[in-house]
Amino acid sequence: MPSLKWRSLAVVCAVASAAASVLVATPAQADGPLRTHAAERGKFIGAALATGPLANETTYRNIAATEFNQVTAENAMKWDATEPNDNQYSFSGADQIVNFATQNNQQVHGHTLVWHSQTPGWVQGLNATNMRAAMNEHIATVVGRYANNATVVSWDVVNEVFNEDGTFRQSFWFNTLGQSFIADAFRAARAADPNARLCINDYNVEGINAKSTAMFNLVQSLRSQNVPVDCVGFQSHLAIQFGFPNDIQQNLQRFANLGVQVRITELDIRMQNPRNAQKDTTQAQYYTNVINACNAVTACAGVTIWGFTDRYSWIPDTFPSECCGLIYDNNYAQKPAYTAVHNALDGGTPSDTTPPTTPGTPTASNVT
Ligand code: G2I
Repeated sequence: MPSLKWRSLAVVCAVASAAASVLVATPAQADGPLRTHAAERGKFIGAALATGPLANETTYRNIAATEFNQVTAENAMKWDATEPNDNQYSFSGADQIVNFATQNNQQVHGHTLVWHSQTPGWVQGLNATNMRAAMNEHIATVVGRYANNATVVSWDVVNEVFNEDGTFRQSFWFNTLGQSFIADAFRAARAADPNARLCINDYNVEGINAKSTAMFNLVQSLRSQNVPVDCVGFQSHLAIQFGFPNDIQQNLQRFANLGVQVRITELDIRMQNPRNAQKDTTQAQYYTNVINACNAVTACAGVTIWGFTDRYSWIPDTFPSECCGLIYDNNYAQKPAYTAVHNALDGGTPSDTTPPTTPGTPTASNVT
């Protein structure tokens, strides 16, 4: 608990009782950065970071450093960034993110090793033998680079392998290699870094539905074959015009019961233009619900927000009539969503506003 808040509450109580007046409940103040409250719960609160603003904008850098204890590279660790040509590696962006995180005592989640998107054409055209070799070599090199780096603790090994109906996505990976590429990728990642936590990650799997059930069955099957799947990532690209997945906690828990860690990996909550106060309130409630779900599941390691400021977000590029999915606005002002995340991590506004009684002489407990 933040000492500051309880100190100020104590002052309010003292003044109130001195004046013999009625104590009026005041909302919890957003005291202390998000990371402090997450750490008190043993969870992380993270953000996906982009290399451009990290290099060029002081405000971006300051918020990224002070509010979060976990970082994911939004793009800098993807295949097109790290190995644009066969066996020509480029780690400048990835290293920039990792170095920033190290300086700020943050952990890095590597994103992402095997995905159908942002993978160069030279990979997509390979035959099965060469594609499998390229995949194994890419994983060995990228994961291997950070295997002895204490900042990088986990990886999205495969990303978005399912269709909405729970069948496998007909990606070039699947079409060339069949579903065996998934197990192979995990084994290659484990060989490259035996200590990293290895995750499978997808979107629209937050509630219980055909896609999340397919994910559940796959994870169960892989683990029964000793494929090293340690963790499941729930991206959580939500939108307020769609209902909230109210069974998210139940869904996280069923995965946890398989023995894996779960995490919210790419949280944002978009809305249709224009933004207004009412939509902000709904968005804040969605953020509260997600944080509460992770709080309630012991195996949920934490929540990564997909960015933090609406100034830099994939949403308007992909959904031109939508916006504003993050917790800071375009000018780095905190939105109601920020307060929601803060208060959910902090435990929220205390509902009991009764002033504490003065400690008296302890009475006998009858416990010997
Ligand atoms: O699409 C949202 C996310 C869904 N899950 C996987 C994530 O990796 C994905 O992130 C987004 C990034 O937020 C975007 O920033 O992935 C997109 C690519 O599929 C990223 O967009 C790309 C643009 O398409 C490129 O034109 C651009 O060069 O970002 C690149 C770097 O700014």
